[in-house]
Amino acid sequence: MSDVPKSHPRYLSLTLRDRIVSGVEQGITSIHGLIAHGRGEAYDYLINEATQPFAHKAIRAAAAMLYLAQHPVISVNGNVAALVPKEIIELGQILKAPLEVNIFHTETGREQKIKEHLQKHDATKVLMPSKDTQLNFIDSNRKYVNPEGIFKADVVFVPLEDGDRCEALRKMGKDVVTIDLNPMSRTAKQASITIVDNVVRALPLLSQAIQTLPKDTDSQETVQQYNNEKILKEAVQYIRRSPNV
Ligand code: PTJ
Repeated sequence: MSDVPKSHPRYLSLTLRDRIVSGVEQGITSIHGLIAHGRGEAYDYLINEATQPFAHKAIRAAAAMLYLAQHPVISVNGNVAALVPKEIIELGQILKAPLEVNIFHTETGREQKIKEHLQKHDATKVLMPSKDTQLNFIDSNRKYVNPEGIFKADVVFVPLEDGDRCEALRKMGKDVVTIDLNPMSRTAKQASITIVDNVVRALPLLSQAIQTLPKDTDSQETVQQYNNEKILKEAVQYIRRSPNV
């Protein structure tokens, strides 16, 4: 880890870089994950590195959708494992949902390393992809899934992802909740609910929202009234008028 003084104006951002670099060094994160992280940083800058109203609205709907799910599953890739291991495990515990390792770049042994990394952080249920169970409509390594996990899921939580699988999951009739800093990405557009925010800020807020779902509101209605296209438009509009531009 680099020695970033807490007084540095970019302390938080530099700490996150350290986590991703450490993920690569430990063999958890793909080297391509560094590029994805850089792209995320650029979008984060444009949303003022803060959770904006469009993200809060999506978090409320995502909490309701995940709460209502019969069989929710949380997909974990190399960036998520490096950035937010504790937070993703906590979400799994709150939802009583399994974590499932699913990666795009197929470095040997990386899936197992991600599993062990999550277990080191006290994850109890980590499912692994199976070569015998495949999603339709997708050719990459992401097609391999666990028969008791993503294959069976009605709602899949896929933070920080490339677009192919999101589209395949939707075609298979599943709902997808994602967190993606880029409101124009294919994942953002294909998902049922897109939280345009940094996974580091959004995950704790999502867990909190599930735990404090208002008893007097109908979660079903919250989900039905949610319009992802409208939320993405709000995010793009915010970026166009960004105070950082
Ligand atoms: O571990 P693997 O092999 O599954 O690979 C994971 C990555 C992320 C490398 C892979 O899925 C990939 O290449 O993704 P993309 O196509 O670069 O898309 C990642 C998306 O996540 C982009 O739209 C980024 O803007 C966004 N992003 C990056 N960092 C964050 C983020 N969104 C939320 N929080 C972040 N910290």
